[in-house]
Amino acid sequence: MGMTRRMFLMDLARRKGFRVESELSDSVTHIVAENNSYLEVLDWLRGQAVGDSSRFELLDISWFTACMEAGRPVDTEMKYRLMEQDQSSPLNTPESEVPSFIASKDAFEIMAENYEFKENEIFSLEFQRAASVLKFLPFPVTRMKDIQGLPCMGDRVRDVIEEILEEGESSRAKEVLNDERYKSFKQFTSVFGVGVKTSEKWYRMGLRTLEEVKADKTVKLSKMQKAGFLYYEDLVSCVSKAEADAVNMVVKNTVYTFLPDALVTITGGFRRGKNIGHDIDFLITSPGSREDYELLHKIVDLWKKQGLLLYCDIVESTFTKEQLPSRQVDAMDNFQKCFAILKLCQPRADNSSDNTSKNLDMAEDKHWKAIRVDLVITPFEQYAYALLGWTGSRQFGRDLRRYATHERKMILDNHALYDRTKRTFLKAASEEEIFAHLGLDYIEPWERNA
Ligand code: DCT
Ligand code: MG
Repeated sequence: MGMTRRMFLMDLARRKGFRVESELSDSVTHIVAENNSYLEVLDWLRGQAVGDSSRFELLDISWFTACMEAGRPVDTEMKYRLMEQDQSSPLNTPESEVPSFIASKDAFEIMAENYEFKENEIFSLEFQRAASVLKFLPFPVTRMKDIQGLPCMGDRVRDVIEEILEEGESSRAKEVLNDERYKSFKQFTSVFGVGVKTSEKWYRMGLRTLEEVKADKTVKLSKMQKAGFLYYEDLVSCVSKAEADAVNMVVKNTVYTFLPDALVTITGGFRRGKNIGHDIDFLITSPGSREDYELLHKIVDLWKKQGLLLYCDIVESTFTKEQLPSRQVDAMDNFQKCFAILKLCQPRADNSSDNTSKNLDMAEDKHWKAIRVDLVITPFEQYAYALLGWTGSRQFGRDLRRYATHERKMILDNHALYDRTKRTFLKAASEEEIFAHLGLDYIEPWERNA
């Protein structure tokens, strides 16, 4: 299928927690084709030096679409399989490369992302906010009247909604999906360590795809980006809840070896009840004890020894006592932290069961997955603020800070809450206390997904 469509579908599947590879490898179990016959796919496999194609399920795109609708892999029934004699299999012929099912929510996310790539933060936030508002509306929007009185519905947003209501889709979002710059930036930024700045540089150098970047001898990669390319397929496939639970055990066991009374908490999306994420975030603190700047180093040293550490970048704390909270909405905090890639060993498949084990067997030579892990060390007195900040979502955090600033004359960040009227720091031992300081009802983590 066309490049844009393929990228869109791969991204969609990954966001739903499916594991999608861009190239044929030993871990591939299902191959999906569109507008290719069974024989053509076999031919292609031969070209990839695959002798035994029975290792794979060869499927039509309709199987993929069914999976996306169900949110899980559906059975590979006969009707989805590519077969020799069957010339009448349900092959779709898309009119455009871009799928027609871009829902309004997708349209806003695409628009927001495109503005992010253009470093237009204001417009990007506008579409992100609109997407958040619309996602959680308790009713479907069918007429422009439905959005009357809603917050975050500026003119740019209204134009897009109007078009979707009239035409069924957004021509602007579609244009973005076909835009060369957007397509390149989307690819570039999918690599760990590559942001908009690096993407801009590569794009200016005339590079358009990750293959071109890899092939270009003049491109200098940072240590982080090298790891990003090395573990690309693993990192781009989302982390499941089960994987997060497994890593949680590893992290806790390691921390407890050095600090038995430590408090280790999963934060980020998994604390908000999400089933998948792009990384796993941890907060580590210890009641009573003085700050121990060695702990993080001891943890990664042990993982190194155990062969579990694929990459790590430790950032030392830059927090100074009684420092006023940052007014910047998206400021990084000053905790000591570590951005790591961990090697999560996965249990071998049990060969005795049915045909599903056939698929798993093939990944025999690689029974681990590279997983992005963030470890954040916080002083105990700041733990509640760190927990609130690192639980997110990013959008929720931004709104909470704006609320503190504009409605309460307070400054909130991941370290503290400062009351500007009383000129004092407000202590909090729990998230509940922070909400109380702000005069808000407590909001559970799973209600913070906006
Ligand atoms: N955060 C923060 N300061 C940072 C980075 C992140 O306060 N320097 C907050 C914002 C959200 C939360 O931490 C977790 O960040 P992510 O891992 O980027 O997001 P997520 O919600 O966990 O989603 P994902 O599933 O993509 O990991
Ligand atoms: Mg996360």
